Amino acid sequence: MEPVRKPKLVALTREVSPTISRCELTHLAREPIDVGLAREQHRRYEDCLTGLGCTVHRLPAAPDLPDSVFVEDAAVVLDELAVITRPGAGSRRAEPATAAEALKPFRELRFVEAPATLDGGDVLCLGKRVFVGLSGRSNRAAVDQLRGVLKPHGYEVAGVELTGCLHLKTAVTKVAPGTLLVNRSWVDPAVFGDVTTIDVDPAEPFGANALLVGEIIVYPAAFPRTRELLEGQGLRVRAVEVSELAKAEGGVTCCCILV
Ligand code: CIR
Repeated sequence: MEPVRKPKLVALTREVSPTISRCELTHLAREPIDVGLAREQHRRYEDCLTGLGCTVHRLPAAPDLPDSVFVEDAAVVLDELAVITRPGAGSRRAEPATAAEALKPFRELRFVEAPATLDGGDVLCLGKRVFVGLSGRSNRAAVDQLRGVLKPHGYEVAGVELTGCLHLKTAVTKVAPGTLLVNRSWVDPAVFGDVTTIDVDPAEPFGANALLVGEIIVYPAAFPRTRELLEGQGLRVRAVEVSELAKAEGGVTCCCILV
């Protein structure tokens, strides 16, 4: 087996809020969340990132912000700058301020402004192409603002229609250069142009959210069939148990911002 190439990345994370049980839910029924177990799973997820060569910067828990562990939604970080979002859920509007403080030392910051709303979970970057899910959380005004901010840096920004899921990255994520893992019931992969696609196993509709760190895919233990499909393509996967965070409608991309 080839050695794992370790990326030099900072992974911003945020401690699980003690009030996570009051999280936003859109497509899932509310189930009791064991906060202690959620924290333990989150720690193991952070350990996994550390093992992959990331330096984890954990931001403190926010008792008044139930969904704040899902830091991905607060910012979009590119090589040239970071865009601080304006989340679509009113209960999450205060989250980005903390992410902005944490990102200030790393990137020039730009800010999404009203009437635009944007969740980082809706933003999929494929090189210089940026796709924004037109979800219940992110709107066309956000696509226009991102386009204005990113065009001078050579990016193209396009809105993508979705149905049936929370965010674009619930439906599709990058698992290798030019390769997307997709649930095509929720998004049509034709919009991404010339890419290779791997379909989630039909029994695992939530299995399209994977976090690529360097060449390794951090992936929920809950989706063994899709994991087998990924490994069958020669891709390398590290499984993490994130069952409690999944009850809050979060996946593996949502719990960090890679800088
Ligand atoms: C929410 O509904 O906003 C949270 N309960 C879950 C957010 C998950 N974030 C993500 O997929 N990027």
